[in-house]
Amino acid sequence: MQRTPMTQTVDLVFGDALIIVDMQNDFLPGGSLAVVGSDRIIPVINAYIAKFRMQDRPIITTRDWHPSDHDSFVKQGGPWPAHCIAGSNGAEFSSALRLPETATIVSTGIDKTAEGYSAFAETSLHTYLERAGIKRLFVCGVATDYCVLQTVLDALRLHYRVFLLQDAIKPVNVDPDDGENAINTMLANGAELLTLDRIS
Ligand code: VGL
Ligand code: ZN
Repeated sequence: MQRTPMTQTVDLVFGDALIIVDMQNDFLPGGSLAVVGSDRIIPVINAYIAKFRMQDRPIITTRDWHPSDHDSFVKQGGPWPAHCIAGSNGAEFSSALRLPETATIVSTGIDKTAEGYSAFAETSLHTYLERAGIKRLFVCGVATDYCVLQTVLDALRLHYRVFLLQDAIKPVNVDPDDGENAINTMLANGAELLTLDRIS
């Protein structure tokens, strides 16, 4: 689908936060649930991290953090190969990601039965963001059609303004159009597209 090009530029101000979704080894090439091209967005995410650090804005990183018998795994009758088992190497953040030590980590999918795609599902993220005065979320990471999608939709329901960082997301694409459809769904619900060059 043809989309109107983004023409606005955005200054990072108080109330802005970066949310990096699930940039973990299992979602990278060689991982158990590898997302094609996820390694190629790491330098872009690192550039976003640098911009947010420069302006002293909060950086939040989510991680899929499952028990070894999580209900989403094929063995338990779920759709996915085992991935992001809490404490395993596959659940570690990519070593190429330049996460500051001050980044806030939000773990999802901890309960065996919790789907946990959204960073807001059964976490304290909303409370944390409210206390920090955060109003605008800049969201990147994987996968566009699962955790990014559900995190963005929840954020919009919670009345955050959401910028989807178009140059720093990648889909699983179980069906080939899933990523595109997810982007369209997020836009239809009020998300706005943004790229690195548009942040001053
Ligand atoms: C995810 C599938 C299963 C994601 C997590 O991070 O988008 N996708 N678990
Ligand atoms: Zn998962």
